[in-house]
Amino acid sequence: MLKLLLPHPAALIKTGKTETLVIADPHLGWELALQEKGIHVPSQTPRILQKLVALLSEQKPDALVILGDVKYTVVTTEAGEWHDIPEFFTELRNHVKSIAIVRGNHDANLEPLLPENIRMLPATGTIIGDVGLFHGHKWPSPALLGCKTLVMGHLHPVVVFRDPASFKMTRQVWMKATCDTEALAQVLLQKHGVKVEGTVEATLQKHYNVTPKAMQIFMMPSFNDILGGRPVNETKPRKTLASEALIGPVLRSKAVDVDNAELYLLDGTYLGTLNMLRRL
Ligand SMILES: [Mn+2]
Repeated sequence: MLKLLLPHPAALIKTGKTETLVIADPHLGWELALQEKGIHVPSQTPRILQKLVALLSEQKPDALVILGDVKYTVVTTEAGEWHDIPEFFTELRNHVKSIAIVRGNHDANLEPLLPENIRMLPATGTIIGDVGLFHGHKWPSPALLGCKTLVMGHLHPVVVFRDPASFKMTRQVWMKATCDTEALAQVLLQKHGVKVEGTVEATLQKHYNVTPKAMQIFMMPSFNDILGGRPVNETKPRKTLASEALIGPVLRSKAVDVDNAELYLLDGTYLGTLNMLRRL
């Protein structure tokens, strides 16, 4: 069972035996990129660590899963990251028994920065109870379709409100969309070059021993609140311009009803559907 830890950009997955805290996209070291441009923002890593440690102390989960994009740089490693990231994980290990990272597109060469006993999981995802978790820049593995609920990062959804005096307010949001189970299974089979024989469900069962159940998908807000995000209400509806639709292959596919996705502020306030907010 997935529980959003309102008002935090975090979720808790409870199975019969364990509780797992999930956060996404901390992008540690983002401010280092600003320093290259001459803008000096102090390292935010200690503050992010403090917030995460507070959540771990409050929830006392058995495990922590980071849903990708631990660091900011994509392939290289900034000087500051050599210091900040190992220290971040060394401290986290004092507060939770098990830590796993689902690889995001910014996590190439992350391993040299990690202390021992931190598991790297593939970007195609992992399953905890009836929840499938994946980063979002790649398709999840077919196994995840057997989960009722999917959770992805990568998008960093925010909603932007503007008033006539051009004041602008940006707020992080949770985004929840329904998926067409069969359509999702069909695209994945196609991706893997598997021909549908009989029904999509039977084919998925035969090749992957998975009964498709995925019905809803949550797009997680980033755990880094100064990072900003993708103003989802300023994207175009899918019908008009597919290329300008949301990022990630899953959201670009027709299998997820992005246009009618529900948006919630971090405190749980329901804002409306994406289509309603686009019209504002
Ligand atoms: Mn990403």
